[in-house]
Amino acid sequence: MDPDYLPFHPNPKKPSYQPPAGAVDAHCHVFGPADQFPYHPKRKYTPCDAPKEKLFELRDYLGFSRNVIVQASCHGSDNSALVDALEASGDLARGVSVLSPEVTDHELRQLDNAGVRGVRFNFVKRLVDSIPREVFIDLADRVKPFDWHIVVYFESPDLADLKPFIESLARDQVVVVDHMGRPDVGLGPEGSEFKAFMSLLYQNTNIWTKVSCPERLTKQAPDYSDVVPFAKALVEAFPTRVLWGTDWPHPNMKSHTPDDGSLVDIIPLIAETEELRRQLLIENPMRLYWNS
Ligand code: 0GY
Repeated sequence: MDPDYLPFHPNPKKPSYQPPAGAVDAHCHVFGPADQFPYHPKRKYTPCDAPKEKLFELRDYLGFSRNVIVQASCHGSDNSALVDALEASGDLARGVSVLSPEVTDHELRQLDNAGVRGVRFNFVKRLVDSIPREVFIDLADRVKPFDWHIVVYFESPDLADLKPFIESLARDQVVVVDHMGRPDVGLGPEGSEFKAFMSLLYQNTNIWTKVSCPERLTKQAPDYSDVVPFAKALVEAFPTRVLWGTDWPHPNMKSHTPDDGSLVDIIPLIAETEELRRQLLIENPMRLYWNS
């Protein structure tokens, strides 16, 4: 079973920027190992194994204290690898799950006990088959008693269609949008597309976003300077509703292998003050995931 994208960086540089003590990498994944946690038979890609030990090693090397591990499409709604990592983390990781409509309340409670605090709804067509919105509405209701939030992943051309649905979810639950809504950075932060995304957050105070994944958005790899203005605009406009993550191990990267140390070095460019960095890296993720 060969992986169909580039492996993660074997030897990232030590970042020049040192995150503050207690910083959270709020978007990363664990994959497999496949012989222990097989990938979903209907997955759209086969990842390289990216086991929890490697993730925790990277966390320490980059100077982070905690992780939020997001269930990715290649594991479907089998959250076993995620739960295994959460349980091994010693309370230093929280999780975002993917749920089948058949999930039982008992299973939800087990996930909650393991440290899961959210459910992810993926609308990216190259990653998942289409799921009826009623299924998502039902799952959103099911996780309310656990006070979980919803993570949504979509690409910017789909925002107009999804906007009413996302706003309805955000009426009484926090909704976190992955990767800044995946803007086309070629259109610029002043373009109508990104302005529509900014308006979504201005108009809905329950909507948060992750200022992550410059490696996927950039047209200037491995410099990423074309992505910085987008992330900076969001951090400055919504300082209490932004999260940051490495996106390790960067599934589906085909253009280049991101160096996680270089990704960390972008943080002071997008959050220029110590106060903004504290909110981005500590206060916001701790409030959302550790309830503190
Ligand atoms: C990411 C991005 C991607 C993959 C997934 O669920 C997934 O498989 O999220 C992607 O290919 O853009 O956040 O890992």
